[in-house]
Amino acid sequence: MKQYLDLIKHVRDNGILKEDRTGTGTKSVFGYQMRFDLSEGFPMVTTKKLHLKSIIHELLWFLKGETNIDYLQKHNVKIWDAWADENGDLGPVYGHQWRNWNSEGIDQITEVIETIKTNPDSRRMIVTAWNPSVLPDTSISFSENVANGKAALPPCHAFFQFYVTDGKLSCQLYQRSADIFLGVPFNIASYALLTLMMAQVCNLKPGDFIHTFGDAHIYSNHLDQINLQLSREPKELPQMEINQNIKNIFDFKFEDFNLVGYNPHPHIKGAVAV
Ligand code: THF
Repeated sequence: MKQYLDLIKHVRDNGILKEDRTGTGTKSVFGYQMRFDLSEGFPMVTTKKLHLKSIIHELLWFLKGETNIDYLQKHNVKIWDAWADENGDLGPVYGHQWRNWNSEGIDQITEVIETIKTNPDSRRMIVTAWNPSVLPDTSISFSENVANGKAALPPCHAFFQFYVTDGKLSCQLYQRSADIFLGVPFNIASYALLTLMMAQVCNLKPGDFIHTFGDAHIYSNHLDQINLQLSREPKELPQMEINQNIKNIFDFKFEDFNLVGYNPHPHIKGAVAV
């Protein structure tokens, strides 16, 4: 995962000190891109141990179109707890926009799979979670926004596009805001996994995952953790084995994934900015 280490070094050394919504303070750059050839292994960060279980369950939860954290809580995944209201609701966030855009019944995941299968040269194979009509009002609380039918948080990974060539499926994500220490390792693994799943159900081989950033930032209380990661040698990439019998994107279950050869350095804790 040299790409991730290059990113954290770049932002640590070139980032501009910048205030942010959460009041934590960041080092930030605007515009950056990484590319992962998914045939070279599964892009899990190895310079700290990642909790793959949270990543898989979060992705399955998005694909179900769910926006209440009860599914995540059932599986002991806590990464969305900070933003949910007293009923566990987050409002029309990722899953809702992916499967039922703007509550208009547009299932972007089903439609993009259909296009990949029938018109793979299309330049319109896009899924967008960005929906201006449900953006929250930042002067009121997360739960008040949810009560008003708005999303608790605007999507960070906002827009992705697929591309087919030589029997290979590639995916590029535009991420408008990126928490480099906590979120980005999750986001890379999540979209890499989604690309593998999409490729399998479309009878294609995995190509590249391209990760494009808007505001890429290191929170000021993550700088020690970033330096510790930069002192570590990256390990060999693991391989993701997926149950090959699954041919429908919505049929995948947690048990269908098996990561082999993941031998990371120890976990590093960091507080999440809310
Ligand atoms: N807000 C902020 N500040 N950072 C983010 O990365 C982020 N997200 C999602 C929404 N808002 C965000 C939530 N995703 C963790 C990981 C991903 C998150 C939120 C939190 C986290 O705390 N990870 C710990 C523990 C892992 C676990 O318990 O499984 C870690 O050490 O990795 C990014 O899209």
